[in-house]
Amino acid sequence: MPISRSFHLFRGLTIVVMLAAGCGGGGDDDPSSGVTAVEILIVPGATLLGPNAYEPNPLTVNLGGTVIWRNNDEVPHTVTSDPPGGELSSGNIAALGGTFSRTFMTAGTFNYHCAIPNHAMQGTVIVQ
Ligand SMILES: [Cu+2]
Repeated sequence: MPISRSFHLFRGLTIVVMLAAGCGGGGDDDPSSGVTAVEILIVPGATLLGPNAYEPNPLTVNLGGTVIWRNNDEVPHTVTSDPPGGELSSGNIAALGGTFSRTFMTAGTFNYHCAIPNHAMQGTVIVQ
């Protein structure tokens, strides 16, 4: 049954490849890889949620790490430094899946908020 045999061989190879990737991949949280990316969600209904608008909050990342904000709400929001003019100035992040990313090359505490009028949203990224 040559078809069945080759099918099983293929399945076996797939499993081996997956295992190899799992061993050598170095996940997002591997500090030695130098490629770290962490996601912060802007949660549904974030507009008036204050410190709960961004999740997780606060977020700590390694120096050189990248943070990706993803807007899961139904209206646009921003990620804007406190005070404005600092590290973060996203402009409007589109509703329902828009993203903004920033790589932090300076250690410190970065407070931010949503700059859209009447939105009460605050977050903090700690880079160490
Ligand atoms: Cu907002």
